[in-house]
Amino acid sequence: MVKAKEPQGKAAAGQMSNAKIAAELLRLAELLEISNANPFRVRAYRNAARTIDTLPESIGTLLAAGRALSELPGIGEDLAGKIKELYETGHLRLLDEVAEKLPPSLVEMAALPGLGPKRIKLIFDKLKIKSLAELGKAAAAGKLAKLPGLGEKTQARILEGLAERGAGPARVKLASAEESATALLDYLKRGRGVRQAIVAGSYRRRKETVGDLDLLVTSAAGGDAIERFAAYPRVKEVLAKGPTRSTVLLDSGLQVDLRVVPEESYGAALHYFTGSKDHNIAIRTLGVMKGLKVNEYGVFRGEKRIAGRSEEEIYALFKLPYIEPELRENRGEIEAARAGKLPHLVRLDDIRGDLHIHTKASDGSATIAEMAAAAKVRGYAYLAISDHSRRLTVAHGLDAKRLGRQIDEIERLNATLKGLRLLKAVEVDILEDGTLDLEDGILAKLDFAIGAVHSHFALPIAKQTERIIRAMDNRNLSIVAHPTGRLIGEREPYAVDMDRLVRAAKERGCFFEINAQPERLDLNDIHARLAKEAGVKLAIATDAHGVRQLDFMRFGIGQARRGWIEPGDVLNTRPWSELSRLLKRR
Ligand code: DGT
Ligand code: CA
Ligand code: CA
Repeated sequence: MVKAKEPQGKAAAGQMSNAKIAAELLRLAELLEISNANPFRVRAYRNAARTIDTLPESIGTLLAAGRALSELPGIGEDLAGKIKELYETGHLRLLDEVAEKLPPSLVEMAALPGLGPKRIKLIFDKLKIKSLAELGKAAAAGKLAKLPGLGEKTQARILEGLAERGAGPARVKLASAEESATALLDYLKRGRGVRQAIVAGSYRRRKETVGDLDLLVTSAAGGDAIERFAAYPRVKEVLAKGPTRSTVLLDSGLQVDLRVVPEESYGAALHYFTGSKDHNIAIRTLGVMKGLKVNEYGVFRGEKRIAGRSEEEIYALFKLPYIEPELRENRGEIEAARAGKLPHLVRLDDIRGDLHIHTKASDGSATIAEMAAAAKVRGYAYLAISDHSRRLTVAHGLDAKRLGRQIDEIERLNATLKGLRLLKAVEVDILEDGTLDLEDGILAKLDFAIGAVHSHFALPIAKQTERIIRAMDNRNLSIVAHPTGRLIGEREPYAVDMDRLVRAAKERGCFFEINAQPERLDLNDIHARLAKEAGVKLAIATDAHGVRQLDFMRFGIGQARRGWIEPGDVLNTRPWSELSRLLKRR
């Protein structure tokens, strides 16, 4: 099988995004698995994909800074070379080689979501499927469900996957959207003729996933900004181009809308394109009641523009204070603004420490000392060392003996550290019956314990809820980590009654986490607000598995702000003297 390849000069093909690099590595892992390659090799590519996908900086930035990619966790010399090749050439020769040895229909099936390599091989071997069309026919005829180990559910998922393929690009996690947005803004601002450039839309509202980027630019000469935008090296396709607006598709698959707006409309356009649509409609309705027209060009009385330069000006016209973008979902923010009851949202600067991180002792990539140094750089007053407990063998979880030694090590380090206090913690598994994976004796020696569900995700809702409540019955447990277990785009939350959990936490003096990992963001905005309203405080924590992941804090803050969270609702905005009292349930 010979594939036609476009000639690719380095400059034109380069600058592949992290998301795209990760997707290619994942694809390689799947094709290798189908080819019966060594499982360790398959796993290495999978892990690398995950590492790249959650990296806070782009590969381009690292390479430009002269950093060795082999410094990244789980990335050896060979993988570092592959990643560099992908970044620089937009291609991976190995991937083409592996794909060329397989029947084309198998390769196509591997690109379907929700169909693992094992099942793909089974379907291919048993039904001799030669194309996706044939796969669709077999699924529609109920033939797939009859294969051993497949069943109705998988068949339905395959039909869904086939349907989604036609339905356009999926939503993108905020972290990868941010990587694309930052690089693009940098590029635009370096050009002449671009005065202001900002990303509005769901991105500015810090929604956990975004459909596309809505970019606004003010410029002296509109044509220049549009031309520069269309010439951006990471543009795969220019979908539309006019005098004041253009839409492109980036190589990562993310779509970007650019609009050039005049200065006097900047605030109105920013407000309009920040949305949400429902918030806009509510504001426009306020306008109608006052006989005013509100649109992306300004606020008008008759033909006369009476506001539009800034967002503040527009809100002020309606006698409203400025409403932060994260609140603009028409979830009561306009009523709160009118009543002078808008929350004073928590900010990154309010955070005094991280309450959930991993080290080399379990599945982290840095030592306690390295994580401590990084926490100091970030100005933190404390850092909780919370490695996994023994049950999580894949993560090299700690038993009582190893945890005991870690406690000693932390106490020794605390004696030498200045300005930073290391907290003795653990992320202990909540077992199926709600008991904890470590004995009370060792847990009682810690500053606090975080409980987490890492198994038995499929329990019925009542059982799952009782399991977590039972865990909170243990007075050694203070915080429930990632309380719904969801992985955005990968795993649905497990069934759990959040109302009951929140009430149970309140009664017991327990807390919930907003896990700041970009694919978790768990609790989500809605649940965070539920907890706040019930008076349950939250830890905003990164669950960092390496030094740089400490910077995921900003995503947790975004989610918290969407949940109307104020500094007082958050555990780790407090000095240790106050925090320690809250965490001590004993
Ligand atoms: P996304 O891209 O799906 O993550 O979500 P958004 O909120 O970025 O939505 P998008 O990109 O379709 O449109 C950007 C903003 O433009 C949206 O937040 C509000 C505004 N907008 C779009 N369509 C309408 C509309 O029909 N009416 C009003 N009032 N505003 C709209
Ligand atoms: Ca958008
Ligand atoms: Ca849009």
